[in-house]
Amino acid sequence: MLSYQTFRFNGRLTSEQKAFFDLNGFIHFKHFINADAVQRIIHASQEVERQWIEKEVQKINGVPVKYGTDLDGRRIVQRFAFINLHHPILKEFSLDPRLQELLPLVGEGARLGTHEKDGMVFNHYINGPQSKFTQMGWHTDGLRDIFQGGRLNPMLNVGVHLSSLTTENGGLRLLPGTHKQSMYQLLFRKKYFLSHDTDPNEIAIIPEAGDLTVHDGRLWHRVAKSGIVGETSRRRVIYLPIIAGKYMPKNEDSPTLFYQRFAGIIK
Ligand SMILES: O=C(O)CCC(=O)C(=O)O
Ligand SMILES: [Fe+2]
Repeated sequence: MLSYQTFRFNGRLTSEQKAFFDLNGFIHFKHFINADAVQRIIHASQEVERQWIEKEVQKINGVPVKYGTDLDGRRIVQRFAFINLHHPILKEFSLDPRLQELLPLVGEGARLGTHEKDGMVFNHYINGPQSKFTQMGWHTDGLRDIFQGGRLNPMLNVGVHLSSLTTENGGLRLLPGTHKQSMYQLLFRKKYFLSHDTDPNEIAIIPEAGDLTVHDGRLWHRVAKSGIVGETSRRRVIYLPIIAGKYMPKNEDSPTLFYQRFAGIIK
């Protein structure tokens, strides 16, 4: 059984950090950005939200924007794609040189997916009477590559956590070590997006605002529903992929992929 451990990022990955990541398929760094940066990023997302609501933006580069309802009944954006291309603060964050130092976790030819896949994704969860986006069933992020007809290219997801949570909040749950599994297990360990069971081997990521996580694209994970209702259930998190393999940028003409339609239907 894994003893859960967090790390500090001091400008370069240490061999201990790399070894932990290779073994478990994830790593959690405390205090990657400070409280001021967290606030600026949240504020930037609210500016983008205002524009997208006003223009009724449905898709960004083929990726559906997910809308929902806040506690006060206001319309909000709950899942932004490519948000780094829509605000200078978020673009600036994607250029933080420390993020480049995470690339060796994938290996040769790795890059940040600022213009590929879903770009920088911003998720905003809230658990209230009108909420629909409160959890996410078990999945791996790598399956998307299979849906795209390609082979499974190495891919990691860098998470920047913008809310401080307790275990009661729910949030990210991971199955350590499942990045080293057979194709069969990658496809069928759980029912994609439908299973919400608490797995005896799952690890709860309990971040403070400003923490950073990295998880392997083949690792099984889910988002547990908050046991708390109302304002303290609010959870914001950014994901930016690290990608290797062929460069496949998206643009406004990019098609909506099958799994993206599917993701909209399954709660
Ligand atoms: O919100 C999270 O922490 C995880 C979201 C996730 O797994 C995804 O969008 O693929
Ligand atoms: Fe995911």
